[in-house]
Amino acid sequence: MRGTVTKIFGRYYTVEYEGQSIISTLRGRLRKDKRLEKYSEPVAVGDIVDFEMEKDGSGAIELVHERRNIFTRKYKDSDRDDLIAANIDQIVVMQCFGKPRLNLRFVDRLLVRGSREGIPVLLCVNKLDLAEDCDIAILNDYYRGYDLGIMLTSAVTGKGLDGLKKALEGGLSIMIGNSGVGKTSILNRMYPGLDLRTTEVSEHTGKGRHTTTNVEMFRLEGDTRIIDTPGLREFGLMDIEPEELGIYFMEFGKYARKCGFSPCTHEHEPDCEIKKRVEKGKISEERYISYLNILSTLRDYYKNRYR
Ligand SMILES: Nc1nc2c(ncn2[C@@H]2O[C@H](COP(=O)(O)OP(=O)(O)OP(=O)(O)O)[C@@H](O)[C@H]2O)c(=O)[nH]1
Ligand SMILES: [Mg+2]
Ligand SMILES: [Zn+2]
Repeated sequence: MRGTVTKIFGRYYTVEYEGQSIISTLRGRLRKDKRLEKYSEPVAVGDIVDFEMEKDGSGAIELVHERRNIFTRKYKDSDRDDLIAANIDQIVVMQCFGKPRLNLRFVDRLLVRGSREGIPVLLCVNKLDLAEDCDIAILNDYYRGYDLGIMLTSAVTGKGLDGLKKALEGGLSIMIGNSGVGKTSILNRMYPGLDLRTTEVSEHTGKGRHTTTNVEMFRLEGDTRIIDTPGLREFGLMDIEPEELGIYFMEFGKYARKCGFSPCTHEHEPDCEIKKRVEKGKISEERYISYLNILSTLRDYYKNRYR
């Protein structure tokens, strides 16, 4: 029988099969599968698996089907990626107005991660009820020249939720964003039947409280499915070469071809078209600084690796 993994807790895997949730374990030999050994967990939410039904109604996972793509988190001090989900159609990066503070550097890292994986990324900025006009202007200004889909929503007023619902339709999306931005609140408001737990942001630190603790997939309507995640903070990009990074900054795009050097990292090289565009205001300076910031992380990593 073939099903989809929707949740993992310890050694147990929930497999969705014809509308039922079957609690399953892994056959021992799966743990030794070379293909799966690369990651911290052999199975991820979103995996398509073959399983056998045991007499007591539990399942035994026999095989994990080839993955179309994976969403991982990389730890600097580990040689194994942390596998978060598989076979996803879209990444929804969530941020918010108010608290916790808008973190566009975080969004930029995810945009790079998504482009690299070939998974479309949508930016959703929640708590629109708390936004000032200038906040929205700052956001649009930052991504100027980049045809990025930005949705503005509020789980309190319901604004923007029809649009978001449409964007989620018919595929598997994963919600990523730091704790407290309202990932779960948005899901609850769009699909009241879910009734998931949420908690207010701490007055003291302005941070969320990590209310969602598990990666879990929910089937909404028809083929529309969504994965809620705990507030993840760090995404390594260590598999990307420094020279390659510019490719994933979409508004650099075709202009990089006009740089005097090739490859150009748009940092120290003379006659750099990207730097010219930043000076002319065609590319946001803040966004360019975010690029340099990631670039220097990648360089440090390479230095350490080959030392
Ligand atoms: N004003 C306002 N508050 C919101 C909105 N959406 C969520 N909140 C509040 O923000 C807090 C955090 O919401 P959650 O949905 O728990 O956030 P989360 O992103 O799921 O956080 P984690 O599960 O910890 O990763 C709650 O107190 C919500 O009521 C919104 O649109 N406007
Ligand atoms: Mg949550
Ligand atoms: Zn350049």
